Amino acid sequence: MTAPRVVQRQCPLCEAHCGIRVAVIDLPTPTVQRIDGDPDDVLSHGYICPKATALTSLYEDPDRLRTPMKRVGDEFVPIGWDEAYAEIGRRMRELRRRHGRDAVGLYQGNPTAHSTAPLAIEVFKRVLRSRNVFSAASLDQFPQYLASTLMFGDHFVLPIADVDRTDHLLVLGANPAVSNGSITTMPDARGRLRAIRERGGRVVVVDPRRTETARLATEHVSIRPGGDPYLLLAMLHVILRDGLDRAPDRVAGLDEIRALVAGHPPTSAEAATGIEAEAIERMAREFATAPSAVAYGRLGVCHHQTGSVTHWLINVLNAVTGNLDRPGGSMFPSPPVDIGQLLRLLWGPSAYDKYRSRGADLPSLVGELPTATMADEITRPGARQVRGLVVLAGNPVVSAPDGRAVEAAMRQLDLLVCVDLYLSETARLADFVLPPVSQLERSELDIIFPSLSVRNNVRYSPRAIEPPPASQEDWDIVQALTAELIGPGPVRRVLRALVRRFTAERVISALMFTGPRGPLRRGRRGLTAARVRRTPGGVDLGPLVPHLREILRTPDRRVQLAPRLLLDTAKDMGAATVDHGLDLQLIGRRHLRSNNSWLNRIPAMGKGKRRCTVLLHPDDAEARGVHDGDLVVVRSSVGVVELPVEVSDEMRPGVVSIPHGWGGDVGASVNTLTDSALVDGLSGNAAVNATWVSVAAAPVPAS
Ligand SMILES: Nc1nc2c(c(=O)[nH]1)N[C@H]1C(S)=C(S)[C@@H](COP(=O)(O)OP(=O)(O)OC[C@H]3O[C@@H](n4cnc5c(=O)[nH]c(N)nc54)[C@H](O)[C@@H]3O)O[C@H]1N2
Ligand SMILES: Nc1nc2c(c(=O)[nH]1)N[C@H]1C(S)=C(S)[C@@H](COP(=O)(O)OP(=O)(O)OC[C@H]3O[C@@H](n4cnc5c(=O)[nH]c(N)nc54)[C@H](O)[C@@H]3O)O[C@H]1N2
Ligand code: SF4
Ligand SMILES: [Mo]
Repeated sequence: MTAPRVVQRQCPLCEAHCGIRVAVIDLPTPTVQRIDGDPDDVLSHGYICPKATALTSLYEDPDRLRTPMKRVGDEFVPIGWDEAYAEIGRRMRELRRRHGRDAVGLYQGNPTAHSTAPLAIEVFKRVLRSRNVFSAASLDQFPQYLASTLMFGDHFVLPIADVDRTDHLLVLGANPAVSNGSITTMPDARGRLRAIRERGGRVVVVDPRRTETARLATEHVSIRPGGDPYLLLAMLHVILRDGLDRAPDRVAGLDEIRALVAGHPPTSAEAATGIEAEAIERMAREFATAPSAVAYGRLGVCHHQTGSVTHWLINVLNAVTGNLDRPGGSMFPSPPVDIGQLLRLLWGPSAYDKYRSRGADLPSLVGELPTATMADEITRPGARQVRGLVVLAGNPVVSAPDGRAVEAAMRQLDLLVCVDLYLSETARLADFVLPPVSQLERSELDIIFPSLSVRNNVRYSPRAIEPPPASQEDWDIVQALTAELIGPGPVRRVLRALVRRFTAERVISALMFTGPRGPLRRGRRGLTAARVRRTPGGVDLGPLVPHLREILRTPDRRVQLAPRLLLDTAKDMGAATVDHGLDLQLIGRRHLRSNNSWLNRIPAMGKGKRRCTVLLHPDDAEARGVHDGDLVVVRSSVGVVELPVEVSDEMRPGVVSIPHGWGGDVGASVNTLTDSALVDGLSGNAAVNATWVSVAAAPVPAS
C-alpha cells in the first residue's frame, strides 16, 4: 500500500479553525485515511476536538448532495447546474420586475463565515440591493456589533479577550470549554483556561448552569438568566464608588457612567441576579485590582432582551478598569486584511437604523433586518414583502426563533433557493437546492478569523481532495447567482469575464498585498498571500498589540463610554421578562460533538445519541414528580416539545436547558418553544434565552 499524502490545513467547522493533518490515499479513489491535530499550527498547536473527524464523514456521507436538485411536485429531481441557474435567474428577475427589488431576499447562514464566500456574498448583496437581507448574525452577535458601532464607531472593531496573558478572566454567558471560543478564536480553550489558573490567575464563570467551563474555573457564580446587566451595573458601582477605576484618557462619557451606576448598589442587584451583594462587591474588587483582567461575554448574554446593553457594560467594565486595549485585557487583533475597511469601501460606515422591519418595527443594522422578523416579512402583505429567498448555508427552520412559523413562511414563498450540502429542514422546502463541494475539497486563505483571534496569525487551507470535475464551491455558486440577478446582456458578459479572472485566491492575494501588513504598505518585508500559502501551519504574527487609537472610527477619536441610546435604555431597564404564568426559565447549551443544527445528522457524530435532553435541577424534578430519563412535556407561550429529562444539580433551580440545533430527524428543536417577538429591542437580536416554560411528566401512552 502506498503511503498516504498528508495535507496540513484547518478544520473550518467552528471559529477555532484548528490546524489539522489530513492523510489521504489517492488510489483507487481518494480516501481520507486519518485526520489528526497539526502540531505545526501556529494557533492550535496540535489540538483538535472530536468534530474534526466529522470532516471525513462529511466527505464520504452518501446523504450529502452532489448535484443540484429541483423540486417537481413533492419530489426532488437532479438538474444540471446551467439549467438550474437559468431557471432560478429567470424566476428571481421576474419577481423583482413584478414586485420591486425587495421581493427577493437573502438569508446568510453561519458556515459562510468559514469560507471565502463572504467576499462574493457582499457583491451579491450589492447587486441585490434588497432591504430583505437576514443572517445568522442577528441570532448571534448583533448586540456585539451594535455595542462596537456605538462605542468604537465600527461594528467590526470587535474586542477580543486576551486569554493567554490575562490574570483574571470573567466569563459571562459563554462556554468556551465546549464552543472553543466565539468572537475570540481560542482553539483548546480548556488548555488556555487551565493555563490562567496555573500562572496564578483567576477564571470566574457567571452562568445559570455549572458548565464544562465553570468546572475548570476558580469560581462559578450561578446567576439568574438575564441578570447580567444588573450584575455589571453593580460591579461598576463598587469600582467607581471605591475609586478603583483606571480609565485611560481617550474615553468620553465617564461622568455619565458614574451617574448611571450610582443608583445601582449591589443590594439592588440581588433580586435580578440571584447573587448576594457581598459576592458582587468581592467580584468587583477582585476584577478591578487584578494586574490585568478581562470580561468576556457571548451567547448567554447576547440572547436576552438586554443583549446590547450587556455587551456595552462589558466593554465599559473593561475600559474603566484600564483593561481596554491592554495586554491581558480586551484587545484588538491586527489582521492582514482589514475587513472593516473593506466593508466601509463597499457600504460606507457601519449603518444602524437606516430602515425598519414592517411588522415588529425593528431597526436594520449593517444592511440587515433581524432574522427574528424574517417569517413576518415573508407573510406580511405589502410593498416590501419577501416572495423569493436565497438561503446560503443556513437552516433558519431550526435556527431561528419560532421555527414552526419560519417553516410555514418558507412554504408560502414563490421561490426558495437553498445553497446547502444537505437536504436540511430548510432545504427540504426549497424549489432548488444547490450543493457546494464539501469542506475538504476546497482551498482557502482565511481572512476572517485573524480579526477575531487571541493571537495575530494568518493561515492557509489547501484542499485535501480534488473535487469532481463539474462541482462548484460556494464562491462559484454565489457568483453565478449574482450574474443571474443581472440577467442577460452586456453588463453580465463583462462581469462574467471579470469574474473568471477574479478567483477567490486572486482577490485574497490582492487584498493581502494592499492590506495593513502587505508589501504596498510595508515594502519588501510585507506579508504576501504566496508566503502564507507556502507555510504549512500558518504564519504567526505575534501577540496582540495595543492599537485601538489607529482603528477607532468615532468622530472625536475617543471611545464612547456612554452612547445616548444605550444610556437611555439602561436607565429604563425593567427588572425581568414576562413569564406568561410559566415557572421555569429556558436556556440553551451546546455539545462538543455537534455543531449548530447540522453536524448531529452526520453518522460519525453519534446520530441519535441522548444529547437532546432537558436538564432540570433535582428540586424542580422532584416538585414535578419526574425522574432521570422520563419523558417530559415542555410548554412555552409559543409551542410544545416532548423530550427526555436529565436531572442534574449543575442547573440553577428554576432554570432548564435544552440544547440548540436539534429537530427534524433527531430530537426536538428548542426553537419550537422560542418566541420571535422576544428580541433585544436595540439590535433586534433574537432573545431566545428569555423564554419561560413549564415542564411536566409526559402522559403515559395508553397501552
Ligand atoms: N435557540 C437557539 N437558537 C439559536 C442558537 C442558540 O444558541 N439557541 N444559536 C444561534 C447561532 S449562534 C447561530 S450561528 C445560528 C446558526 O444558524 P444557521 O446558520 O441558520 O444554521 P446552521 O445550523 O449553522 O446551518 C448551516 C447549514 O449550512 C449547511 N452547510 C454546512 N457547511 C456548508 C458550506 O460550507 N456551504 C454551504 N453552502 N452550506 C453548508 C448545513 O448543512 C446546514 O444546513 O443559530 C442560532 N440559533
Ligand atoms: N461544539 C460546538 N461548538 C460550537 C458550536 C456548536 O454548536 N457546537 N457553535 C458555534 C457557534 S455558531 C457559536 S456562536 C459559539 C457560541 O459559543 P458560546 O457562547 O461559548 O456557547 P454557548 O454554549 O451557547 O454558551 C452560552 C452559555 O450561556 C449560558 N447562559 C444562558 N443564559 C444566560 C444568562 O442569562 N446569563 C449568563 N451569564 N449565562 C447564560 C448558557 O448556560 C451557556 O453555558 O459556539 C461555536 N462553537
Ligand atoms: S474545535 Fe473542533 S470543530 Fe472547531 S475547528 Fe477545532 S477541530 Fe474543528
Ligand atoms: Mo453562532
